[in-house]
Amino acid sequence: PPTIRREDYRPPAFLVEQVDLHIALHPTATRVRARLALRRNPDAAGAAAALELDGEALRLLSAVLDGAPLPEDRLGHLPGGGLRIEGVPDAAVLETEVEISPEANSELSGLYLSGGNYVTQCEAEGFRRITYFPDRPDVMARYTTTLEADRAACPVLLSNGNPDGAGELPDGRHWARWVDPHPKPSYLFAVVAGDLVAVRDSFTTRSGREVALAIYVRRGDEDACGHAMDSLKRSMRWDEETYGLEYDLDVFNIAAVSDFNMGAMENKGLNVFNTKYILARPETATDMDYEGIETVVAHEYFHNWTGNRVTCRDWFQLSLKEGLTVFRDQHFSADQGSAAVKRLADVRRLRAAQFPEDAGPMAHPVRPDSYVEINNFYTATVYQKGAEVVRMMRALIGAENFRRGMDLYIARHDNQAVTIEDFVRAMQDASGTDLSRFSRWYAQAGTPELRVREAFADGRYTLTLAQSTPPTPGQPEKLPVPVPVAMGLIGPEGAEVAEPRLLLLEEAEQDFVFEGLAAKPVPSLLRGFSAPVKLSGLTLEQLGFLAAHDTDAFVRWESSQQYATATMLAMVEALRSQEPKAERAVHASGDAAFSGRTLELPEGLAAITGALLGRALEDPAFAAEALALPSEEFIADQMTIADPEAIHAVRQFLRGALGRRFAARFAALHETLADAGPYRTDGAAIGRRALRNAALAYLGAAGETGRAEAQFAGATNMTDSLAALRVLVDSDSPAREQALAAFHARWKEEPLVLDKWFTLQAMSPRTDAAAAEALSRHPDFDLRNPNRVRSLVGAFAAGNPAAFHAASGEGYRFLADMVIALDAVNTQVAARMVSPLGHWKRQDAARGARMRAELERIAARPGLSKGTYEKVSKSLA
Ligand code: DPP
Ligand code: ZN
Repeated sequence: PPTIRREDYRPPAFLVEQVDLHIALHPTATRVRARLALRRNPDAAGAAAALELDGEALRLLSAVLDGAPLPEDRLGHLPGGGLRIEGVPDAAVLETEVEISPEANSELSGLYLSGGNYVTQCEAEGFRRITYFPDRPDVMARYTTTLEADRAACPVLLSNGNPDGAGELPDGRHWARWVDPHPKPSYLFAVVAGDLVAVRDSFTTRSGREVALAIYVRRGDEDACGHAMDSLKRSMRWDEETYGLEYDLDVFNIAAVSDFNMGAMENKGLNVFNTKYILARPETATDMDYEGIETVVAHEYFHNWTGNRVTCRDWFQLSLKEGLTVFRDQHFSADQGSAAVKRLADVRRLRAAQFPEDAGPMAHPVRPDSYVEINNFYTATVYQKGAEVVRMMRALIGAENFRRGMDLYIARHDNQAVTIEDFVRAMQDASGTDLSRFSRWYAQAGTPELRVREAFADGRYTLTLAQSTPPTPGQPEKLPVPVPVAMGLIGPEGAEVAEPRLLLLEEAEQDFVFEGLAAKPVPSLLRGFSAPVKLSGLTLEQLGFLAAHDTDAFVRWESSQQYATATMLAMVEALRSQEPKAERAVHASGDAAFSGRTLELPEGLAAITGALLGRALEDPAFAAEALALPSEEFIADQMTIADPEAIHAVRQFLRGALGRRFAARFAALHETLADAGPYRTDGAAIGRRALRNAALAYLGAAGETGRAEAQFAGATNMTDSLAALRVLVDSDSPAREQALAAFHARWKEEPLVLDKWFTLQAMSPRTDAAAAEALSRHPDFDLRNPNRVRSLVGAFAAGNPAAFHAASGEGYRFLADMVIALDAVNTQVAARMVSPLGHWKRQDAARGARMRAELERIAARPGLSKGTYEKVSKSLA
């Protein structure tokens, strides 16, 4: 399959001014009539260039140009299914009619059926599966959409924009027309039709316009939309207050569907959501689900300006809208509760998903240079690192200049399809700061590594920061990037001894000098995680000191995590060097793991934990974050060659040992923090539950499962129920099987809860590849439902490292089997699942060979999709 390159970008030969669609819905034979008002693009070279229309899986019934049918011999066929028409006048009207089968569409791209309802997904390249069209974001057109369907099967007919009439048709059919006054790229087109019910509300914009809000869900789910609706209204208000951005249509509709490749989609005026990010009741959704809903609803809403009104010129610019919009949703969520805790969670996620990507075979810049399948580039790098880059820019130019830059960006580019350079230029012009060097953050892949050195003499403290970025595929040499380092100095008594500052490290190495200090301070660096880099060079002692004393919550958390990381790595090394491999046997419970050898709880780590526990009630949410040991995956990422067994053994041992050491305090926390009064999902209530359940987990790791059993039996909300079930599932308690069965029996009709049932098991150290494989044969498992696939296959491969990396290779084989099966059903989801196999260089030779063998087995499949092919071939390179 061909590689698409950013440098090959050419403007389209034709623009589309107006699109009029008529869609007669039918499960197997939907008819789509499209009338395109075309105009030759004055900005495109080659006045005679042909009209090129993308098309995929379409059956062409007719094509008429300016009233005259186009004969077969005027239609050139493009690879992939598109059409090429020569000799089109500078202004022309093209009318086509095609037939498509929503029922046959298991890709969930284009028009498909979910639970009997029609739904579309067009980003990135799904519109071409609905009609022939120049399906690229730099073609922005105005759309009218007329939908026609059976009234009984599809009482609800929705599309983009504002409603513009509806009526009856013969034979029990009806129609509805929608007009979208705003020009938009085709990836924002949407249709939803079916038997859905609306939960309604309204929002008055600050200029006094009334917007009708509706969330469409399956009958019976009306009571589960309150949190999403509330999140939507708060998002709308926040964007007005923070950026002066107001909503621009009379209606804002959301539809929630069970079968969806992504989390949600920002289609103009008609967002389509995965039910996972809409539906929430206390009994069925966890606190994390509530937080996810708030974030995703906000994210999609914010796209209305950053993405929809100002869109991307081409898909290489994806982070223009995604990085910026993630930055905006993070900022919004931080404003809703504890900003510090939100930041920790965002950083944890960045490290869990983006740092490994930057270190692996798919490493790419925030603005990629090439791709085979664009769907493979909806990545943590484009999204999360892209958000970090925007965040750094704001730190560098200041909040006020950033806001001015946003105003300028939107004023200049409203209704345009633009590039990341256009965004940076607006920020540069608004702030008067030269950002040309800063733009390297968009162009260079890889996570920069900062090293700290210090010198102290005569009251003068010199902090030396050095940076380097490791090579990534296609980018052997890296330049220094400007790194904003928010910092302070902490004196021996724990007080700040210098004004907190933002240092800018621009060169490969720089000294920063602080005068007039009474004693050598400890540097508190990267406060608030001011740059997405790795930092090293502080001693264990300094980390312990910062964990206890820093005034910055982020650095306190970070230092305790780094302390734990260093400790765990040392323990892993000790196990590796002292035990002959053949004798190893990891007990699933993690106790005294390696053939008779007993691990010991390091007193330094115990002291940090004790101190955290002593202050835990001051900020329960923070304490819950800080008490969690770094994940096995994170520890593996710090090693040149990982050792999944040893890492697992060490982490399990520490959880048990800490649980035993502090059993009384964990038990006390678990009691003190019991929910009093009604269930609430504000930050304080969520924080209390998080800390309480962290305590429960430590007790469970120490073998005390009685509390979990009681909590499971009595829980009235999903957070507590699931936390208790997790303890039981990870234990050898006799209550384990019974609890799993009870949970299944209670929730078998709730797909989102059943996903959790699969995930808990998939991620449990007690689930090996054979057990995961058995779950894939469970009657409730369904390859056609992306949530279900992620809940089992994704969770196992990414969240159960000990089982996935079992020395037998069975974990790898299971994943490869699933990828192969999925590639015939849903290529986007299949390609995503490949990633864990790509990190074979981090495993020992035997595991690496097994991982490669599985990648090769996938690669050898005839008819492999280009997306899966790209991931597999890059992983093997
Ligand atoms: N729906 C996805 C998102 O909002 C892609 N645009 O990030
Ligand atoms: Zn987005």
